[in-house]
Amino acid sequence: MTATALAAQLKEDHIVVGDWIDISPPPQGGEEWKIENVVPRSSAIFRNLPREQKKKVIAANVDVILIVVSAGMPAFKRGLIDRYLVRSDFWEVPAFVIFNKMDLFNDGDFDLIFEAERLKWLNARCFEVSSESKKYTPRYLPDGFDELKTALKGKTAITLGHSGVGKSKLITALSDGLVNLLSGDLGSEGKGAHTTTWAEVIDAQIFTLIDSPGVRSMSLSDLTKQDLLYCFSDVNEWSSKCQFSSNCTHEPNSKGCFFQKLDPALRETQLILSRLDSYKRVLEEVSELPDWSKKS
Ligand SMILES: Nc1nc2c(ncn2[C@@H]2O[C@H](COP(=O)(O)OP(=O)(O)OP(=O)(O)O)[C@@H](O)[C@H]2O)c(=O)[nH]1
Ligand SMILES: [Mg+2]
Ligand SMILES: [Zn+2]
Repeated sequence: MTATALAAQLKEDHIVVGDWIDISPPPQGGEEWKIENVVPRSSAIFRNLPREQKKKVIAANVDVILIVVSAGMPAFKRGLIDRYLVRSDFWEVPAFVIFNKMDLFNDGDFDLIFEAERLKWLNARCFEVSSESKKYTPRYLPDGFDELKTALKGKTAITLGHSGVGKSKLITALSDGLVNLLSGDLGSEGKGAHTTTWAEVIDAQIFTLIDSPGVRSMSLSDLTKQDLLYCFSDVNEWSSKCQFSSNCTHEPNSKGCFFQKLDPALRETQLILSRLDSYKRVLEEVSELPDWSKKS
């Protein structure tokens, strides 16, 4: 696809962080280089702007999304991972989930093995690290810091994750100190301070990183219900097994519902119900605006 065709498709004609361009040198005596062409994008990180009926591209040519979560402070939240995974599916860019701050993790804080099993099911590779100490060896998962470094070789990545989970610290650690990103202090409530405030491309030698505050807003209200069915294809498939599928909300009191007939003692049931729970939460948000207003 040509850049023009892509731009037309995206209803978006400006260049974003991560774009590659062809430029021509200034004529003799001149100083201005000219942008000739935007190289067709292999991927785009974007949001729909329902009101303006267009897509807002935030970054281009991203190979992998690093979903960074904290296993210490701020506290781990599974729902957040599922929300970021919706974006990963929507953008068609694979995701890695990085359990950071593992030096602060205590057995019983949450079931890390279960979370990893669940993410394996969702095709997201998991890593167990401490950006504070590169020597930290994984205790629960097969992959740690060294495996993450290897997996990132030659790739362009973008980090997603709440303020304070350690994104900047992780990048600094992965780059062997070549890049030293500002890390923020956690406030008294253990929340971050949105230290990173501008979009930039960082060359960490082994990989390239796009650090963008533009992907912060995690509202999913720009997606349609149809988009959600695509991003929650697993939930969609289970729902179709419910004998009342067309008008069942799969609530705990729905007698005879597929989800309610599952054995609650099984880990598989817990996985299925946790996905149903995430789906319902996101659906609520997506339903705030009617679908017809989101077509772009
Ligand atoms: N103990 C421990 N602390 C960490 C770890 N990673 C990061 N931190 C600390 O957590 C705080 C927040 O880290 P940042 O790297 O600034 O977090 P961020 O995700 O970039 O935050 P924003 O830029 O605000 O989005 C800092 O005080 C870090 O030193 C870790 O693995 N273990
Ligand atoms: Mg940061
Ligand atoms: Zn049902």
